[in-house]
Order: sequence, then structure tokens, then C-alpha cells
Amino acid sequence: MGYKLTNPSLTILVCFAALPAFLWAEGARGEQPAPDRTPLSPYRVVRSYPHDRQAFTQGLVYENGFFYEGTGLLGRSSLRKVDPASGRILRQIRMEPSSFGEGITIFGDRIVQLTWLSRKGFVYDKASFRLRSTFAYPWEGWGITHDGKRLILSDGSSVLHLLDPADFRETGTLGVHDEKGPVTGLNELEYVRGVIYANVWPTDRIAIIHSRTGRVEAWLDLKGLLAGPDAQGADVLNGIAYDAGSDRLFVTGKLWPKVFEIRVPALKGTAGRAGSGASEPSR
Ligand SMILES: [Ca+2]
Repeated sequence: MGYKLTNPSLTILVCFAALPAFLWAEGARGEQPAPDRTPLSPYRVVRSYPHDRQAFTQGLVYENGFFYEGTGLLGRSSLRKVDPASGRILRQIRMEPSSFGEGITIFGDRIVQLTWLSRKGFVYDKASFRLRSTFAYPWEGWGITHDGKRLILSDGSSVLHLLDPADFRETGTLGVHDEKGPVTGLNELEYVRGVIYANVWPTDRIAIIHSRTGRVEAWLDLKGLLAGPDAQGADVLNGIAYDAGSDRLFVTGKLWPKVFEIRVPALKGTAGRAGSGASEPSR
């Protein structure tokens, strides 16, 4: 609301091919329909915001006018609260040099931050960033989000772990797949209107995942979003945040100089329909 545009010319309509039609294969023996292909979602760039080029973004969240960001790399890992308009860091703690920071999520008055290989999570007070507790988990830690009831954690595989936010015990899993099979490399996460957005390492793609079935309902291909001099020295797309109050979606990447606000239409007839929550799969 009222943020300064860093580059008004970025209000570009970037519409990729609309949802592909259902494809039919003509097999030698007759008319077997091909498995339906996962559609490519259109998107539109709304505006961009400054982002710290030194931030190896591993987790991004938006809440009440601020970004909260977890960064990685040994010796450079941090948790920070950032002013979107200026990119200024308002609050920051640096993790111990042996910790490689990964995804973060805000659950109530707590911020949860994962580490990559230490199998140790950190719980901070949201307001003060004071460390409240730590917890252990038996996987690599990549991304984390929540659906209001369960924490949802990725470990780089195709399986998302569902955890009880009270004690961090696993209560279930969600296998993520598209028509070709399991989708591996699930990284930073964000729960958005009943679906789970997931960066897929090391690509420029985001999987939009049905939160009950694990089926990828649509792909978001953000190749070319960061271009020209901005792309020099930048690493992969990683970092998704959602402003539920204003229905705004933000994406960035590791060592990117910008955060982009993008508009993605809600999926029709799926869990991604605005306000519908999880529902039956679309096929
Ligand atoms: Ca996120």
C-alpha cells in the first residue's frame, strides 16, 4: 500500500501461453487419452521492490507491512525483518557460523527457522527475535510454511512433511507429483489460498500444489523475470511470500537485487480457488 515503484515500466503484462488444451494421443490401438498435462499459469508483474544483493534468500514471509527473511550460507545466515519500500533491514540476528539458515514461517507470535543439514530448527519471538527454543527433525531442512493448523516442511525431495506446530512432531506427509511422477527439489514454500506454492530447485519454476492430494495443479515459469544487469551474480529463484490481507504475491531469489510482486490468477475448479480451501482434485 503506497509503496514507491522502483521501476514503473515493470508493469508489463507477461502472459505465457494460456492453459493448454487437453491433449489426446492416438495410440496404435485406438483412442487412449494422454495423461493430462499440468497447465502453465499466466502471471503479471505488478511492481518491484529493492532486495539485498547479499541476501542468499532461503525463506520469505510477508506480514502486516513487512517482509521477514531467512538467509543462508555458512557465516552469512540470518533472520531479518525488512521494510519492503526501502529494502532497509529493521531488525536482524545472525545465526551461529555453523548454521546454514533455510526456510522460515510465522506461526502466531513465533518465527520458525530451519537449517539445512543440522537437523535443528530455531523458534524466535516474532517481535523481539529473541530465541525461545530449538527443536530437532530427522531430515534436511529446506522450506517451511503452514496452513493455519500444520507446519509444512520441505527437505529437497518430493515429499512434504506435515508437523504439529505445538511439538514439531510429524503428523503426515504429502507426496508431490505431476503427470510425469514425483516432483523433487521442493524448496521454499508458501501456503496461498488453499494451495502450496513451492520453488523447485534449481529451476525458475514454482509448483502450485493441491494441499490435500499433492498434485501439481499448475506450473509458474518465471524464467526471465530477473534480466540484464540485475541477473549478474544472482542465484536461483527462491523465496515466495503472500499478503493474505491484500492478496499480493511476492517472489525473489538468492542474491537477487529485487523482490517482484506478481499477480497470478486463482485456479478454477481446484483448491486454488480464492477462499475455497482444499477441495476435490480437478480430474
Ligand atoms: Ca515463504
